[in-house]
Amino acid sequence: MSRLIVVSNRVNPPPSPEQGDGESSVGGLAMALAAALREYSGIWFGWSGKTTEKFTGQLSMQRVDGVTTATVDLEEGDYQEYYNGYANKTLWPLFHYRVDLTAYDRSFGEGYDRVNKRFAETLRPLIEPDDVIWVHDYHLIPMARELRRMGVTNRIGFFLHIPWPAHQLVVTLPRHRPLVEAMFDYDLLGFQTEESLQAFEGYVLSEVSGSRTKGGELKAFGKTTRAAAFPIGIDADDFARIKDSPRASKVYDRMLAHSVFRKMVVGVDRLDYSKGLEERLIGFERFLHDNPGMRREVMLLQIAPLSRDEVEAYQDLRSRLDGLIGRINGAYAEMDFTPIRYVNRSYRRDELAGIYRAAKVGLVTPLRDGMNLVAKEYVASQDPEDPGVLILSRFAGAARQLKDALIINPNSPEEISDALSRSLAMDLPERKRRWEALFDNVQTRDVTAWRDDFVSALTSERPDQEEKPAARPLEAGERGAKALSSLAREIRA
Ligand code: ADQ
Repeated sequence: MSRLIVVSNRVNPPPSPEQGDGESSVGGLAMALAAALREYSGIWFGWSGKTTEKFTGQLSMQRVDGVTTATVDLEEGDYQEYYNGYANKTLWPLFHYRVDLTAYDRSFGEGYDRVNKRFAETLRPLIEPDDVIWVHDYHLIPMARELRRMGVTNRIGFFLHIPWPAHQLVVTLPRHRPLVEAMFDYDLLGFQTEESLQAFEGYVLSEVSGSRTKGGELKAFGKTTRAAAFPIGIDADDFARIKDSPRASKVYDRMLAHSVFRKMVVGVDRLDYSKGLEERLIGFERFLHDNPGMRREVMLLQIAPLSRDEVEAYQDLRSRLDGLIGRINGAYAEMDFTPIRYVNRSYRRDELAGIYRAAKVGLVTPLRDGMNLVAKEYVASQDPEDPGVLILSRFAGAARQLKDALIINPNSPEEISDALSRSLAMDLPERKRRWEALFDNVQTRDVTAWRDDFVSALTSERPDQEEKPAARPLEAGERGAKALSSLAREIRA
C-alpha cells in the first residue's frame, strides 16, 4: 500500500518492540497505530503537547523505532481555545450528552478552526501524491476541509473515538452545519457503533436534506462520503500474554495479599464525568447498605488518573469524588478495613493486567462512552480457569459487542448493587461460559482487525466518487516548505 499518514491531536511516542511486555503506560491504540506506521512506513503528525508564545509552524521530526513522528508546538491562546476550549469544553461534553457542561463560546470555535488550518498548513508539505491520510478524533474534524482547500486530493479518512450524539443535541451547537459539512470532505467516516452511525445519518438526512446514493454513500452539501461503524479493539493477545509476565504476577500477588478474605472489585478510568464514577460509587454504597453480611468480604479499588485538570468541570468532579469516597469510607470502614481504595496515578500496562486479573469483578459504568477499552482489557487479562465477571454499562459502545457481560444501567444504584451481588455469587461454570464468549469477541475483533478494516475500506474503490479537482499548483511560499517533505523522506529512510 501507499504511505500512511496518521493525524491525531497528540502524538504518543511509539513504544519500541522491546517494550512490548507492557513496560509502557502508552495504550494499545498507540501501539497499534505505531505498528501500522511501521508496516506502511508512514508519518504520525500532531501537536507536540508544548506551547510557545507565537505559532511558528516549525516541525519537529523524529524517527523512533521505525516510526517517523512530526510534531508542532501551539500558541498558548490556540491551546486554550482549541484544546481546553472547543475540544474539551464544547465537543467532548456535548458528544457525551452533557449539554449542562457544554460551553458555546464563539472564540472557542474560531480557535478550533484556526488550529485545524495551522495543522493542515504544517502537514501539507509532507504529503506526497499517493499518501493515505487517517485523521483521528473530535479535535480535528475540519482537517480534511483545510487540506482540500489547499488542493490536497489524497484519500482522507476520519475516525471518531467518542459517540456521535443524537440529532437534537448536535443542533444545540451554534455552528453545527459547517462542522458536519466539513465531515463531507473525508472519503471515509468511521464511528465506534451502529448507534453513532445512525445518529450521524439521522442528522444528515433530516437536518440538511441529505440523501443516500445508489452506491450507499451519504450525499449532502453537494458532496458524498462513506460512513460505517468500525468498533475499536485492544491488542488482546498481548494483554493475555502480559498478564502472566513477572511484573504482572508480582502485582497480582500483592493485590491478593492486600485483600485476604476479600473479593476485589476494580474500576479503572480517566477521571472524567463521562465515566460514571459518582454513579458507580453510589451503586457500591447501595450494595454495602443492602448487604451487611458482605461488607467485610468485598472492597472496591478505583484507579482514576487525573485528566484535563485545567478544566473546571474536572476539578469539580475531583472534589465531589473526594467527598463521596470520604463519606462512604467514613460510614462503612472499620478499624481494620476500608471499603474503597482510591488511587489517582497511572500504571504500566503489565501492572494493570495484574490488577485486572486479581479483581473478581470489573466494574465499568460510563454514562456515555464511544467504546471503552478498559472493559476489553479486563476480559483479556482474566485467568481462563477462574475468570472474573464484567459488569458493563449499556451506554458504553463496548456493550454492543460484549453481550455476555452483566449489562446494567449506570444511573440505577439498585442495578449496580444487584449486579455486584450476582457477580460475587456467580458459580465457576457460568463465569467461564460468559468469559469465553467475551474473550472470543475481544480477541477476534482486536485492534489489528479494526485498523486493517478501516485502512482497507479507506483505500478501496469508492462507488460514487466523482472526479476530484486536480491538485492546485504550489505557490511560492509553499514550494519552500515542500523542501520539508524531502527532509521527512530522509528521516524515514
Ligand atoms: P478514553 O475515554 O480514554 O478513550 P478508554 O477506552 O477506557 O477511554 O481508554 C482508556 C485507556 O487508558 C485504557 O487503555 C486504559 O488501560 C488506560 N488507563 C486508564 N487508567 C489508567 C491508569 N491508571 N494507568 C494506565 N493506563 C490507564 C477514548 C474514548 C473511548 C474509546 C477510546 C478508544 O472515550 O470510548 O474506547 O478512546 O477509541
